[in-house]
Amino acid sequence: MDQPKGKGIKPKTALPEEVTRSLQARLSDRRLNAVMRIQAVLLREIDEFMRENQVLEIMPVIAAPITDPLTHGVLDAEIEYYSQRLKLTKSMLYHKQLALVSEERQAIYCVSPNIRLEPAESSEKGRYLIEFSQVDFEIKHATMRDIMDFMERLVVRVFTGIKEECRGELQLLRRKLPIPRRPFKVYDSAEVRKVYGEDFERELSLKETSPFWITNFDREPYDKEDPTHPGSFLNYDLIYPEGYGEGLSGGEREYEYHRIIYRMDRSKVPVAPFTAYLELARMGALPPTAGAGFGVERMLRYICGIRNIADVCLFPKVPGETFYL
Ligand code: ASN
Repeated sequence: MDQPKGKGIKPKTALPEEVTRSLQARLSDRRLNAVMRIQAVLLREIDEFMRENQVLEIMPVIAAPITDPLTHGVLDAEIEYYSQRLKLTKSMLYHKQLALVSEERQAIYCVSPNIRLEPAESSEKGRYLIEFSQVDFEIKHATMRDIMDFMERLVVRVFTGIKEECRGELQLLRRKLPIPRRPFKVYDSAEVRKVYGEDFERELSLKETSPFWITNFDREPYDKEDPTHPGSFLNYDLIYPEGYGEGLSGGEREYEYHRIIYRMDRSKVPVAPFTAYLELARMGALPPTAGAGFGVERMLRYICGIRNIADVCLFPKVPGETFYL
């Protein structure tokens, strides 16, 4: 009989054997397998929760002329297509607002792949990936308190579901997952900065034993400035305790043309790529909305009690590392 084609061929490979072995070890790791089963339940619980709350799932945008500008030093990943520059999605912030232009859509969400080229030097170890997924949602006419309540209910629901369904997996990971009590604590960033200094998020995360909120950050131009208290912002982060840190950010949004322009200008965001979005805003097409996005891997990492985010991923992309798969 003829030998099957390809048998006996040894391709020349430049990969050291220990690299291949460590890749194999990751792909067949029992703990990671438990994490993947927990992830599947996590995604299903989120999906069910969204459906029960009439939040419509939309498909992700991967590449577009506009994406979240993220003013904290993340580099843009861009591709060129027939002389058009497309940015890979850093978050679906603007597309979420646009998806709610229709009078018939009240609330939407997306499990959205994001690319953020975080500089390796400044990325705290164990917390960052340059490719990750976030559950990004937006609700028409919602206030910041509405979104915080919604998220608290989601967290309790998802954690409870996982605790019930993934007993064996949590045991294997030696994780006693506490179910948080609602309402979660709320801190104002201006207040905690006075007590803990610039590192307030980390300090509080180390001190607290249950997820909590920090509100009022002066950062992205799309988060709404409080009209009754200029200089205060109607936004919020959900922080996991035990030092796990930030897991969600969100806010009420600027949706009026003059406010959007003013805030973009103040943040030095180049407006040219945003022309179509801005024209829609000028027509008054954007409704008032609020929303948030939370990282799937970060939530999973906290649920599983695993410090290094790479250890909850099949194909982790850690800033600065060499990627093989
Ligand atoms: N998705 C977040 C939000 O809705 C923004 C972000 O990820 N930077 O506010």
